[in-house]
Amino acid sequence: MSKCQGCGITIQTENKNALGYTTNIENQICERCFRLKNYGEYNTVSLDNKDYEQIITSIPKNALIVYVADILSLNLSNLLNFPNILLVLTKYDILPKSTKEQKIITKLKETYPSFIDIICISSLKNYHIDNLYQALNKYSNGKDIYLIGNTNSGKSTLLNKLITNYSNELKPTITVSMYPSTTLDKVEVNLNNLKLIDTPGLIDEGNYANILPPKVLKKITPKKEIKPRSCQVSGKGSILIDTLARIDYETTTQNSFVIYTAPTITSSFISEKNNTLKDLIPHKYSLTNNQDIVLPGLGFIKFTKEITVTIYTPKNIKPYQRTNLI
Ligand SMILES: Nc1nc2c(ncn2[C@@H]2O[C@H](COP(=O)(O)OP(=O)(O)OP(=O)(O)O)[C@@H](O)[C@H]2O)c(=O)[nH]1
Ligand SMILES: [Mg+2]
Repeated sequence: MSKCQGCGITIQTENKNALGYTTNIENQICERCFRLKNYGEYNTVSLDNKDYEQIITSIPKNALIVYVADILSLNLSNLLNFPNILLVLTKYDILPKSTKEQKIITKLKETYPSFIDIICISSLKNYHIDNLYQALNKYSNGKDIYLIGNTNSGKSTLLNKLITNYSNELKPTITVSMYPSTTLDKVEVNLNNLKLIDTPGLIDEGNYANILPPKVLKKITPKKEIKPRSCQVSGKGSILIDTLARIDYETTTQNSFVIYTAPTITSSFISEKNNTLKDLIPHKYSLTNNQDIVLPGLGFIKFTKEITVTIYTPKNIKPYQRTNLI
C-alpha cells in the first residue's frame, strides 16, 4: 500500500469520506492534499493527540529529536523527555528586526540545559538553514532524525526547504498549510546521508487555530515582520485585540507593555467600564516583573512590571504566562 507524498497517510480508493482517498491508486497524493495544494481548500480532520502520542512512543530512544517550535507561541512546558533534543525555533522572519537572537538562545539554554543545541531559523527566508543542516549532520551520527512539535510549527515547510537546498534528486512535495493537522502520518525522507522523518503535529488544545474559520485564520497569521505596538499604562484599563481577546489590567505603578501580533490585527484602548467582549471566558493572571502573556496562535503581550490582568477569550482558548521572550 502506498503512502501519500503530501501527508503520509495510506492511499485508498474505497471510501470517499475517509482519509487517504484518491480516485486512482497510482496517484502520489491523496485528494485532500491535492485540493489543499492546488486550491487552498481545507478539510478538517479528526486526528487527536492519541495519534501523536502513538508516533512519539514509536520513536527509538537513540534517535535525534528536532523539536520544531513556532517562535511566536513558544511554550516549552509540554516538551518530551528525550535525551537528544535539538530545539529549532521557526518563523524567525516574523519577529521584529531589532530582536536579539542570541539573547533568546542564551536564556533558553539556561532554562533547558539538556538541549543539545538551539537554532533560530526561517524556512521562508532561508535563514540559518545551513547552520541547521550542519547541526543535523553533526548530531545524528547515522541515527534517524524525527521532526516533532505542535501542529503548524513549520516542520514540513522546513523539511521541504532542506530538500530544496540539499538534494538534486528529491522534490519538496510535502503538503504545508496554515491550518492545523496538515501532516497525517510519518513522512520519511532520505536526504543524502540523513534519514529525516516528518510527523503529524501535536494539537495545541488552547490555540486560536483550532477554533477560527480558515478566512479569519488567514487574517491573523503574520506573513511578514511584526511591528510591535507598545504603550505606557497606569491604574485600570482595557485593551481589545480585534474581536478575539480583551485584556483588563490593573497596575499600581506605571507599566509598559508591548503587543506582538500580525499587523492585520487591530488593538484599541477602551475604558474598563466599556463591556465589549466581556461575555467571553475570563482568565486571571498575576504577573511578576518581565513576563509575557501568550495568546496561542495569535501572538503575545510583553509586560515590564508586575501587573494583574484578566484576559477574556473565546471558549477553548488557553492563554499562558512565561518569562519575557524578547
Ligand atoms: N513566516 C513564516 N511562516 C512559516 C515558516 N515556516 C512555516 N511557516 C508557515 O507555517 C504554517 C505551517 O507550516 P507547516 O510546515 O505546514 O507546519 P507543520 O508543523 O508541518 O504542521 P502540521 O503538519 O499540521 O503538524 C504554513 O502556513 C507555513 O507557510 C517560516 O519560516 N516563516
Ligand atoms: Mg506538517
